[in-house]
Amino acid sequence: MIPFRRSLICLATLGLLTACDNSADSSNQASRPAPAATAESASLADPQATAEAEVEAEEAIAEQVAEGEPTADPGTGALPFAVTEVTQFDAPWAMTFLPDGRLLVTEMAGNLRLYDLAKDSTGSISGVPEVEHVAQGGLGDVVLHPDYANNQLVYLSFVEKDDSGLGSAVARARLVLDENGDGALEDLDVIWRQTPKKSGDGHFGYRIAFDEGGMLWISSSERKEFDPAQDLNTNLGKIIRLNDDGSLPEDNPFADQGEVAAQVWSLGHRNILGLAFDADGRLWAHEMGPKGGDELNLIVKGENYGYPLVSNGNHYDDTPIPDHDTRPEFKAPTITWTPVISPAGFMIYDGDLFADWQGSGFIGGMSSMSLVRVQFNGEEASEAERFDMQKRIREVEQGPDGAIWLLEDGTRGGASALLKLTPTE
Ligand SMILES: [Ca+2]
Ligand SMILES: [Ca+2]
Repeated sequence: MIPFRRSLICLATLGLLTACDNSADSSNQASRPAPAATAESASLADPQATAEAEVEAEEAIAEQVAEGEPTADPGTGALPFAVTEVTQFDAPWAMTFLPDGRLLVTEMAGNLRLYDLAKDSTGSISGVPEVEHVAQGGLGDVVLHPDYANNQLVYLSFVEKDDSGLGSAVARARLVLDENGDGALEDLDVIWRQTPKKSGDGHFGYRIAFDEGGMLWISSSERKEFDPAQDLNTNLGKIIRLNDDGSLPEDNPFADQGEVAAQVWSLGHRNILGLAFDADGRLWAHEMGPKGGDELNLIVKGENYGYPLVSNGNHYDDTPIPDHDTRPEFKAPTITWTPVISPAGFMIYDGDLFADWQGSGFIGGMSSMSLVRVQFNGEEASEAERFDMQKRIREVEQGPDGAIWLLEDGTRGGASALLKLTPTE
């Protein structure tokens, strides 16, 4: 009797968590009109509207569950690794390891933390730019310059606000560490901005990556505005490629079509929360689909990935979006997921600790509360395994010793776990 009741409770809890999920990353879209209606979304600066949209989204998902529609399968419960909860952060979003083994962690409210694994102590980095903390954004990614050991440059993405609305921005600064386990950002310079700003509080994207050649890559999501993803007069719904100081490279595919277009490497994207380069230098990006149709894409210079004209998902109000195979002129995803996994965070593994997984990609799953392992074969990719983490996974990183590190999603606020995965013998 007791085990049965417990399983019922677990099911109910899982259902509730699943229902809650879309409130963070896909939710406002639940009540989102079809693309023709590009009215500014009611929300973001307005907590009341945000709360209402979240409730609506939760109800929509609850209805789907009640109707027996498939929800994301969290995968196997038998984990081939040990999971250690190392510490907690307040609504964390991203992390990166310093060469000395300490960990920089962003918290959405605008705090940059420095976690010392050896001492189990958390310090603070001052000088973070003022961020606007809204439903899906605030302080975002943190990435080191490839030559950090010599120049101490770090790159941060964040949401900024002006009279015209909200937008992603990327800043770089010199990280100066002190002897107390704290530090400061100096000579901070905002080197890139989304344009134009929009009123909505979602789909900032703002993942940052460097390639082997030292070029800076930024995912710029479409702010739930749909059509800008196809418009080269805006940098929304694009993958951006810049020199490391934010200046424009001369060899971008639309370099001769104006200053905004000149930033663009690829277009037709929705909400990209993960960028990673494989060992051969190919750029892979995953993308949250609308209702269905999450994607893993191989990013190719000048390609159009088709959103919002095509998607293997549909709009949240069930307005169909033609599938990718109806429009071969748009580059189709290498993997699509329906039901969605809600991908966030992305790392391609090259460590020794999990030797069998060298070359595999690891993607955090939010609604799926999973860690997804993707196997690559040149330009092909497929999902190899899905691990049930029982937490919404926001961020994935490889540690200096080859352990896999995860951050639990913090978009709903509160303490979220830093997890370390190590092999079980
Ligand atoms: Ca990271
Ligand atoms: Ca479709």
